[in-house]
Amino acid sequence: MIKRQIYFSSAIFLLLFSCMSFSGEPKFSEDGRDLSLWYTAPAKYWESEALPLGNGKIGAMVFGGIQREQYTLNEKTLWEGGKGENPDYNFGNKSGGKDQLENIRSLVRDGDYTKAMAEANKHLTGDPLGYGAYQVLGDMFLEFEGQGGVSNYYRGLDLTNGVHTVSYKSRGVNYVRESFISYPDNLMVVRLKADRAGALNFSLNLTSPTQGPSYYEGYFGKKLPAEKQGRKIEVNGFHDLLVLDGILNNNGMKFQTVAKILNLDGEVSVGGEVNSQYLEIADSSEVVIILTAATDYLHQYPDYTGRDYRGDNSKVIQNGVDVGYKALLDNHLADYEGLFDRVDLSLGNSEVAGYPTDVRLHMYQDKADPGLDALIFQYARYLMISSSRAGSLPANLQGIWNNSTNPPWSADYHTNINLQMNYWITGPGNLSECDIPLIEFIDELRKPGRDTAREYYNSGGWATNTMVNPFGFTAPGWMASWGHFPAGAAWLSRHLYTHFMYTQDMDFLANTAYPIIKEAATFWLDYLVEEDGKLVSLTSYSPEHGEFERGAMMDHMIAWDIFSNCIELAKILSSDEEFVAQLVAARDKIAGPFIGQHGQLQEWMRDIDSPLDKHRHVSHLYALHPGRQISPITTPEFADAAKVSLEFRGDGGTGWSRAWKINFWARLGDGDRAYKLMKSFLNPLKKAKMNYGAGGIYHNLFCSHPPFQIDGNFGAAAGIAEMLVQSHMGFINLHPALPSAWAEGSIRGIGAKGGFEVSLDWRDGQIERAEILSKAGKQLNIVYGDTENSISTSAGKVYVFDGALRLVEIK
Ligand code: FUC
Repeated sequence: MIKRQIYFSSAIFLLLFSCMSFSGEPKFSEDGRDLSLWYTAPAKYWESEALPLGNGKIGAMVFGGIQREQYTLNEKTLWEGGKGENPDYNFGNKSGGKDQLENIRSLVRDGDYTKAMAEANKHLTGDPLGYGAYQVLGDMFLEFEGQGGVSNYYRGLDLTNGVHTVSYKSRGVNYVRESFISYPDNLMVVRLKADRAGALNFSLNLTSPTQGPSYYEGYFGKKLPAEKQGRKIEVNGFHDLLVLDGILNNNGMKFQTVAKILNLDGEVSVGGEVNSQYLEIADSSEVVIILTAATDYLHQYPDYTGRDYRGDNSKVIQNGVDVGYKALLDNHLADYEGLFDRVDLSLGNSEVAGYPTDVRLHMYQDKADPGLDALIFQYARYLMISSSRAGSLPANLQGIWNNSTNPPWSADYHTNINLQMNYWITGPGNLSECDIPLIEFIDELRKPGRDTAREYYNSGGWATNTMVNPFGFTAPGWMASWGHFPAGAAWLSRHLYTHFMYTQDMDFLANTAYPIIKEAATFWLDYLVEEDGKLVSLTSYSPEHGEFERGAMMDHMIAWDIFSNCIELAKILSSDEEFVAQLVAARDKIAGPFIGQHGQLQEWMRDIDSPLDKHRHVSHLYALHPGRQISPITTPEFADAAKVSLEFRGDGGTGWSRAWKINFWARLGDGDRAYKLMKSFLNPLKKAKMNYGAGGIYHNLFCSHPPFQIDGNFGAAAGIAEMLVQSHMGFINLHPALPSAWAEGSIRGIGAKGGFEVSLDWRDGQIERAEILSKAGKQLNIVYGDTENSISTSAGKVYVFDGALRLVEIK
């Protein structure tokens, strides 16, 4: 209560000051439904404190500084590597692997696992030269004059509109700075305001850690000659464009960042030396900056280059000028809110609502805070909207945000859990459009992936391994002990299946999803080996764990899954009968799953699991989640065995590992246990070094592996959805795993497979009303506890049920 009063005074200040601010006061709601991340001091650390903005193409982390504001910038395609680095780059593929495959298989069959791994290291690994890494674009700095004696400081990110606000009072002047990144106009827009005339005096600078100078340009004209530096320049003639043209030393990738003063009521001039110029803004009370960036990367196999990035930037800036601030904001809000507002989630009141986000995070372990749970869910949806939009690459290990030229794991696309986990939230989060970059990425990977399947595994179809990059790297990694995982492609292809299940888009199914899935299934038809009437993956490796084996169960579960998905989709398309018959026969022969000596679900065909093993990967539970081969309803014994395995693994691990475990427990129908994992996931961390066992969450609510890795944000949000609604078994299961901490609540617009949107209201843990929108007119099968109902639906109608699942209204 005392805390709330302290913050209340700052709320009043902000309320008064909000007449200057389009986004209004930050949401200091008392009911725990606060949809802002907010803090009372500027960020010191990029990773754990700065706040993210993005539109899928451009990203920024905002620090909220007083003397110096920093926007660390990203352009999602700025990557080292590819043919520019290695002219012989062949997507990592080396030849000759397939000739050694039988030998390695024999070694595994003979139990000589060490030698098998050693041989695989020699022959079943990829070429690292040209793999590359995601690069930070640079920073935009604003250096302010005349700041001091600061009070009423606030910085926050409002998830309801995607706007970041910094406000404070300094030497009697109130300052507000609002920033957003618009998808429709591809611009970052920053508006600065002061409530005293002429109080805004600052420099604007662009920097880059890579090769390339910053220089001033007349509006799409030539560089300003040295002798004209420092002169006052005319704003309306657009002589106020700061450009950073760069080129990566590693591969010659070209990029350009452009910042422009869109409006100001003071003066702008140019400062600095030739090729390291900056803009100086003086005597203003309101300034609007626009910024865009692009590279010459083109998402097109085999060269991945050739975009007219400078031409595109010119068009974007010209459009920004033509459109003007008000319409830029309106366009952003229409686009952003159009996606974000589809889902509303309330999980009950929070006593601690009204505290800053970091304070709440530290109280979470001792005090239930359903408002923070809901915030975590909505933040993941915000991060998805900000990091995965049509027209660029999918969200990588860090979404779009990276401040390094050497980021952890290259900030790439790992496909033995991480990239897939990123996209678990799109369906339930009602954001299927955000799948588009992933779908296009998968489609393009298929081309080099066919070579990988043939050259290493002597198989048809397509394969990817542990990780991929934007230049079509599909080969195994360069060390067998982590790099071998040909199931990456089939696992990725599952996302095409789920995209269809949520959208029911038949055109997408026939022309995009099915052909890719069929090829992924073809790989497994070829690669599995028949032994004693059973099909076995040989050689196989449970992600980053154990030996090269005969029958790592994850391979078998992924093969079962891709076969099942392909069969189901072929039936919907009424096509490929012969192929379907082949898949059905093969699926029936896949070995396992097996229950081992401790009652556990076996990770390998050999019964060698250790009850003490805390490894972060829980690959052998794929069949439980994201798969559907195991469930407490259809296969209770296997579900019990999965429980035993989960107990062995414990509740710790990396951030993403904890997030996955929320999903597992939700699928097992144990809401309180899933909620316990939420607590483990929300382990508060200030800053942390690389660690495989100490995952948690930073003050900016970024998931910590550690270090920062975004998969856990998306994975935990998907877990929250799994606790409320599941739809992977051919019916919609309401409250399959509701934790007692969420006894009161409501949801609106959660996506469900079959093309449905689910809305629920509940009290004392009991659903009082369920409204289900049918978007595709499919049969609706719903289950709530022991009650079920099944009705045929018409597209566009809403079906309203009471707590006993009686249909009470059709709207
Ligand atoms: C997987 C995990 C690691 C890390 C990396 C990016 O390989 O085993 O923990 O998340 O991806």
